[in-house]
Amino acid sequence: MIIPFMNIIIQRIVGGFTSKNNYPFMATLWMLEGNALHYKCGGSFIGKNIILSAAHCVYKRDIRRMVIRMGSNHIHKQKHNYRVKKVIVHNGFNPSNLQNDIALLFLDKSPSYDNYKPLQIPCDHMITEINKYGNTLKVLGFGIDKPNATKKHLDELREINVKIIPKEQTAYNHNIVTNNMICANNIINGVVCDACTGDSGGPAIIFIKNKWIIVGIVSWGSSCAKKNLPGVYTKVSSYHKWIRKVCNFPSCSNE
Ligand code: 4AZ
Repeated sequence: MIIPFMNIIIQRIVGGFTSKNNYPFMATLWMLEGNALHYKCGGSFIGKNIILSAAHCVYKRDIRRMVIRMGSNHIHKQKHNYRVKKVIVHNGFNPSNLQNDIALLFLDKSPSYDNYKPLQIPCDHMITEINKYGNTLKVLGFGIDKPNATKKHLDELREINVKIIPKEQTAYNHNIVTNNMICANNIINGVVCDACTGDSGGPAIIFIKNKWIIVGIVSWGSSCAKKNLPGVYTKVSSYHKWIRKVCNFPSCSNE
């Protein structure tokens, strides 16, 4: 979500490249409006029949109109469609400042593990390592990459690498970025890489010990690709116990 202050909204993502790799946990959230499906947000398959996304993507929306799609880096070739039978929005979610911007969507059936590999939720022992300043996260999304008001998404999945930075290095009021949020961007040859409209709900991930782990959920920013106003992500490790409890996933103790 764009929180417009200080800047005019320019809808521009940036940097990044079209994904050639396979990210078999990447999901998209659509809303049925009349007979048409409209793209809304990204999401991540985390196991069983469960998709992790941003609360602001689903808050106060009719779950009967939600459709989750998976199965291709091309948005129109995603072959598996799911309906949503339950949504759990974090009860601390605040739509005005996007605190606790996290939600779980329960699908009508479980995506087959032959086709889809769940993204791993962090465990306690990983927290320091994955959230370190300077870490590079990969952000995946169908969000737009150039100013074009008529488009809501791109057709091909794109990925960008961003670095975690302390909020003190940003121009945000430090009170609005909580300890449960992560700021991240990247400047390559003067071009700022950042998430933007349409990327919300999607994952920011890190590859450790042969596994992709979810570190952040695309949440908000003041416009996009502004040097001192990085993308802000929900810090998933702050919610790992909540996720395990709501999903009835086993605890991490045996890892
Ligand atoms: C959005 O509206 C959005 N630059 C996502 C990320 C950012 C801004 C807006 C961060 O989905």
